[in-house]
Amino acid sequence: MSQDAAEGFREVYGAGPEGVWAAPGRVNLIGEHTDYNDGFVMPLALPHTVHAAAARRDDGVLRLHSADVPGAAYQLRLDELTPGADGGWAAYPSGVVWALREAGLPVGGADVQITSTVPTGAGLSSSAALEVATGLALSELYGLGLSRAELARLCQRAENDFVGMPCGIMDQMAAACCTEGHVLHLDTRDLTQRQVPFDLAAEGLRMLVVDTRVKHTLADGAYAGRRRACEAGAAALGVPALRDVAYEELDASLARLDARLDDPEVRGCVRHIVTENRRVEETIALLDAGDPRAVGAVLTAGHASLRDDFRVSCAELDLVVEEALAAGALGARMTGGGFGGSAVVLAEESRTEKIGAAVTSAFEAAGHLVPQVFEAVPSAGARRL
Ligand code: GAF
Repeated sequence: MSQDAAEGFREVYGAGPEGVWAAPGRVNLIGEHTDYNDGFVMPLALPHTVHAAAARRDDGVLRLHSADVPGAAYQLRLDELTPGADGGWAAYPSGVVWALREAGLPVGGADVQITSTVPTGAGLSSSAALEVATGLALSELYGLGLSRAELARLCQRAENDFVGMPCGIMDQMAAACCTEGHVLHLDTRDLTQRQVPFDLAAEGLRMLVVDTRVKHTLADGAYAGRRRACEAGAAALGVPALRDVAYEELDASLARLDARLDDPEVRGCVRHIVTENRRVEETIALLDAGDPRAVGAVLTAGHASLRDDFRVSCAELDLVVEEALAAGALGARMTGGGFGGSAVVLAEESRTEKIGAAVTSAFEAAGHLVPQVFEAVPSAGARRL
């Protein structure tokens, strides 16, 4: 596919690129909606990637073209980049250039050709992959010397302030920092990270991704609304972020927390974030102890929390979890922002076929779209090809 990006570049711009850069989509094992609460997340990179073939220009012009969008390249002058202007898909790479310039970095014009195998609107972080592939290309072409964490922060700024989606840092950090064969344990407060070996095949296990093909639109109000409810919860509890809510004996302290929160929506959001951070800790402890099978129950508990307390699931995601468990999965949960998108399923290798078939026929019976089922193989983060 890198060849495709380079060939596409030649066709669109009439000369070869200076290089091709790649950044992956991701699934999140556990730690959902915790990233804008200064909490913990555990994403892994997918083999699905965005490729950006790029070359510098010295006339202050940015040209962007995607193999998925027929027609001429999107073109504008760098000094015309304006947050909030509707550029469709091109708002993401344009926003990265804007964020680099806002940070005072000496980035000039560029021609960029994009190809992608990351499904869009599937909760697999195609936007962050697009941002990070473009950002890494420009960082290297212009010798900006950005660390991976700095690159991720600037890509997040592009999405927050240029595109207008108030996301946390998980997806950009996953695209920038994940490594093959590992899950990334990330503290989103200070970006401390640990690469945790995640070789399910060696244990006779598999992780499936089920894309329900219900397109989620995170830029709409629901994600922002959950974020506001979390901030209201932190304010009501007098902590800087929900990550700081202390709990010793979880059940007892949850009841105490509930009593301090009047708004039922805020109460549910707080409950989810507090218990979800605990589930990340449990998952890490189980993986460190060499007991990946026990992670299944933690995933399923995470789904119940996202469905009942945080309320970001939907009928199709609930059906995946229900059917996968009935067909013998060790655990399953929705992954990503929710309101559609994908679920992950942890299972014995010998069960995966049966689980995929059970989910697919349940979707057919319910009149839903045919889901896409594939294996999550922990893959490499952003790189030059
Ligand atoms: C989306 C956001 F972009 C992430 O920052 C994160 O909040 C996630 O939803 C939910 O965990 O992918």
